Amino acid sequence: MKTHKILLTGAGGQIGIELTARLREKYGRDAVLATDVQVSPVLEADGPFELLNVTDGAALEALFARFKPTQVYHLASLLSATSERKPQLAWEVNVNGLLLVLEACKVHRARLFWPSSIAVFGPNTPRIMTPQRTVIDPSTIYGIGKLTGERWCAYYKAKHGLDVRSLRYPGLISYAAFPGGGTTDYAVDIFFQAVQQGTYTCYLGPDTALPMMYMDDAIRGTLELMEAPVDALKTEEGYNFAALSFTPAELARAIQAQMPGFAMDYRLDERQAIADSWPASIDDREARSEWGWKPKFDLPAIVSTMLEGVSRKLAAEAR
Ligand code: AKB
Repeated sequence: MKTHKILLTGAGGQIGIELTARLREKYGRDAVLATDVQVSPVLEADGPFELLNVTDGAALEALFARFKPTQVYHLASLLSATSERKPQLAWEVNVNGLLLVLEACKVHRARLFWPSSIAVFGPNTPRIMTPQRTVIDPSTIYGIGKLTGERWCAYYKAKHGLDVRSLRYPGLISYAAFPGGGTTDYAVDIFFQAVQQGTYTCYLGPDTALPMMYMDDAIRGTLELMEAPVDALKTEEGYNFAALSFTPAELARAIQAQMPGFAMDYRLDERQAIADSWPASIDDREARSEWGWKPKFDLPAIVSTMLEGVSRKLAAEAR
């Protein structure tokens, strides 16, 4: 059996915390090196952890030479709302950081996973059941970076034979770690506020439908893609990757069904314009047919899992 050595960047983020735990369960703690630009007590407690700034090419190359990863999950990234506030930093981390990682993976022959996003689409993209290949004209700096990143990944695959795989993640919902700086974050915040206060003020309007997914599905899909035989994968860009879509009003009603006193009001901010430029729902037939993708969590299951998980987490923090 092939021995895996797995490196994660940005492992302290919303996806990284749960993906690192799952990879350590699967391959053993010492086979998985988690890195982040900030210290993470959770990751340090469970296995090898190092500080790494992905824009530091020399540090990245030294780490690759020492650890010799066979697989890399390059998750370090600024999300959409933060990227709009800090466009130069977003480009530096999200695009230039990716170029350094692509080059290191080429030199060390490591398989690479890199997260793209529904943000790759733009205001002229068909919004309902957005197909894999269509008008792609992102209007946010985050989306422009994702489109550029997808093209760089395709270039390294074609020119250098690099095995690089990518998913266009929708909004991800989980309670283990906060997303921070995204446009879809409301779908996480709402559960913490519901449990703590019984109310939530939403920064997106009631009818703003966006594609979403529960984190367990996202982690399972990511691992399934990384384990798929290379010959099965015919799509060169990030795969459309979908589970369900809902609006803030629909999410509030689903929470009320399980927590009758919950109330929501609205105060829109600059994230509304970002959401308006993104798809409302995604057609992911390539992911389903090429490597068998199928989500499990529907809205009632997400709501009950989140309400229970958030309550447990807050109770544990209060002890
Ligand atoms: C964000 O809202 O920025 C992210 C994303 C959809 O990529 N969750």
